[in-house]
Amino acid sequence: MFRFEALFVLYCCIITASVRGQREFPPDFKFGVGTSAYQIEGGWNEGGKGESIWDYMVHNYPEKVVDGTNGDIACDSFHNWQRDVEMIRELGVNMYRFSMAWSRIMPTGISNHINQAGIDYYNNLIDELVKYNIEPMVTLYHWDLPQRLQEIGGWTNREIVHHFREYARVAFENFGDRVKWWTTINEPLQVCQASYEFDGNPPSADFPGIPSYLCSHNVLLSHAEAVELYREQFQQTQQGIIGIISDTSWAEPRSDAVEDLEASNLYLQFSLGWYMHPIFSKTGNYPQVMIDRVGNLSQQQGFYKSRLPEFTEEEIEKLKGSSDYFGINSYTSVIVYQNDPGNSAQYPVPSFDHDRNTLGYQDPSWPGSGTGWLKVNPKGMYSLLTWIRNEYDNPLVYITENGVSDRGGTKDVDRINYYNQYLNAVLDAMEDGSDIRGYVAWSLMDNFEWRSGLTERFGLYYVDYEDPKRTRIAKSSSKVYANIIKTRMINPDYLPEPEVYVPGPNDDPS
Ligand code: PNW
Repeated sequence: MFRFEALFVLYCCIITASVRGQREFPPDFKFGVGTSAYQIEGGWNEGGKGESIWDYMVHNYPEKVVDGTNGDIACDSFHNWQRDVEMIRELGVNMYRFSMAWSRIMPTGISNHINQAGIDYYNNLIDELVKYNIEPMVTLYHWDLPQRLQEIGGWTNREIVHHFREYARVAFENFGDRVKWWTTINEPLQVCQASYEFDGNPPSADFPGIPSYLCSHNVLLSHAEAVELYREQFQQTQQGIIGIISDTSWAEPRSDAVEDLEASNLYLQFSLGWYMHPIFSKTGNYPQVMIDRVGNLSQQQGFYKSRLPEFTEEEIEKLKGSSDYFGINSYTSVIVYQNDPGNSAQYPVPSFDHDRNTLGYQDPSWPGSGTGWLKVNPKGMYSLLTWIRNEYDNPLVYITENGVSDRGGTKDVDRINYYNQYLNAVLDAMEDGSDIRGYVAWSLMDNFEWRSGLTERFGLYYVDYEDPKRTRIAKSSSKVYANIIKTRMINPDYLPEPEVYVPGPNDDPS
């Protein structure tokens, strides 16, 4: 009898272990945590910093941010960077992904004035990270263009390619001895589409169909120039890697019907493919489906040439292979299908949306505790990673952003479930052969969530915005993430208490 029971217990343990998915992340798989300059630094005009397009927008059009807040102080990391590194150490991550504010290093964006106080700020942060064996993973551009450059057209002016290259040079020269990991540009889709197609990120152009293609073209060329510069003049001595990070939601086809599968492909080619196809495919050019669609529609619309600019042969050669890794940011999924021409949901003509011509919605059963667009669908992460493996011949992938927001509280059960489930989906894709080398959680701490202001909290650490010191508190999720990193495993039953309990609107009162 006793032996039967013992066997039964053993059997149950085995079943539970496999159901729980007790799989390990390989020893060389890297974990990190991310932030960006405008979202955390504050000190918007301190230490010689110039004005960025975000400074300009929030000061001149405060109504554009839902709660009227801005990033003037944010988490005040301009003064609190040592505390930030302390938190990073507590998490036990291998790397810290942060961005540099171009206007802190070059106040106008142009290389005739380099601001030593800005260089000193990043030097201090980098030294502190390196001291504790944390790899700095630096993004050169995370949305905060120097305002002076915007005044001459920003990313739609071809001249920016030269200015970005000079900015990159200053960064490589000053920090490349310690920074072994560079990202040129974070999420060109948000940089261009959300800035030019509609009233999203500054300059909020609301000018559909033309400048977002121009912007993207110059973003890609700027990226390629910076990479060429690094490879020719720095990589050999500094021994780092350099690449680009793109974002997309997963596009789940509405059904298995051919038109829906096509809609999914269209959606992904017009988001991820727009930027990654020129870099990771053998053609060195935009996806053919974009060239064809935008070209044909432009012709029908009476344009004398395609609204999608063309690369020269030389540019194609420069773009091809110009990223040492495939950086992907993804948070959610959308279910897509094709818009039929008689549909009342018409898009402006011309526009990016009209060129792509898909419609989408989210499954009401997908949970979401914070922002409207971010619904939880871990299977979508698996599908996206699988799509990338098939589409780009299994590139070396780093997931450079993934996470979820809420509206407050430190016992953040929803965030814990999100990380557990999404990391499980990452393991599923790796088991199928995807070459995924690392994962960066967004975000180290609550921060200024762009046009959502301070209403959306993405942090593993809670930030008290009422406190002038911007005190940080470890949420439950920070301990869960630290445990995953330490054990290399996901334990879905681990629900630690936060450092200090702060109630959240989703907390179960019982
Ligand atoms: C990213 N989408 O942007 C940014 O890189 C971060 O700065 C930001 O805080 C984070 O996501 C959370 O919003 C995205 O709609 C915003 O798919 C929206 C989408 C994707 C990325």
